Amino acid sequence: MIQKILEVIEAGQTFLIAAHESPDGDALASTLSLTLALEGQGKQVTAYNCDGVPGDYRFLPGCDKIVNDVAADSQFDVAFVLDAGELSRAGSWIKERCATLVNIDHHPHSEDFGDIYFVDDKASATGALIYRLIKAAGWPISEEIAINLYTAVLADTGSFRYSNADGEAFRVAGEMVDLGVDPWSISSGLYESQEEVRLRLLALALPTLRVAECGTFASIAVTLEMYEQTGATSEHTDRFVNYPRSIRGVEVAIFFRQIEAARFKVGFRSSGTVDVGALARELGGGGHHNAAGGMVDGTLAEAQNHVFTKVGRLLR
Ligand SMILES: [Mn+2]
Repeated sequence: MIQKILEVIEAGQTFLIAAHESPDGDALASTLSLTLALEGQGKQVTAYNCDGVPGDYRFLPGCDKIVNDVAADSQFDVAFVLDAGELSRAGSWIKERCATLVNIDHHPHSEDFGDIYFVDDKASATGALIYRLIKAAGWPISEEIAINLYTAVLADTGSFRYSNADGEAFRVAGEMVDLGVDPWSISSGLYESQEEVRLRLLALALPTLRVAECGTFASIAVTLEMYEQTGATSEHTDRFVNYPRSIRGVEVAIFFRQIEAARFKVGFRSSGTVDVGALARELGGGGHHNAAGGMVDGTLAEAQNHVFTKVGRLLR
């Protein structure tokens, strides 16, 4: 598969590289490491994300290259869609704008789109697959590429804490450190450069903590009023769900995020055994084993009661 990808890279001149909407560290850093690597080979590359680059990731080298709009008449020899799970999460239009479409991903059940399908659901991060590609090609890894590859693996393994932190994840990280990456500058860039409003929002969200009587699931919530009080936005709620998840005994963490007067987005995280994808589908949503979500109508109390009843029944 890698050989086929290298052949289309060799033959192509214009490239589009995209990843999923609401991009995370892996999506952005994979986009940037491949962009920088191809530019190093003299290729013309457009890096794209429909949501641009969220503030937390502005430290990534090359992030200014990512555009959130592509001219309607532009055509590319090759388009890469990274870390997307489904093409529509990156942009369904991409298929029509390229001669060859390449899907590089590590999501289980990644949609089978594209002319080339390079999906390894055992890989810790899409960044690890970009690493394999760069190594197979024998391209040099600049410090800028190294920072992106390190960040991709760091972000998707929860700083090497999740069970997907496999040997390859540590080997990629180790090699990037040997190449000059400073782990502290990246972890401080990712986790200790937050805007004050995010912490003020968290301070309002934490008192909404609700733990089920059985102790196996818990939630916190963010309301529109909290945004108003703090000046924060939904962009600042990233990783809030980790707080209820961090309680001993909690297997399913739930995050309620108000999006309209009587409507909440509900995000689920599982610490392993419970399939929250199935749980979310019960509630009319979707997702994967460890992360999923859906929508619930009503006041916060109504939404909480509805979801708690459902989750309680499923966990029993
Ligand atoms: Mn990923």
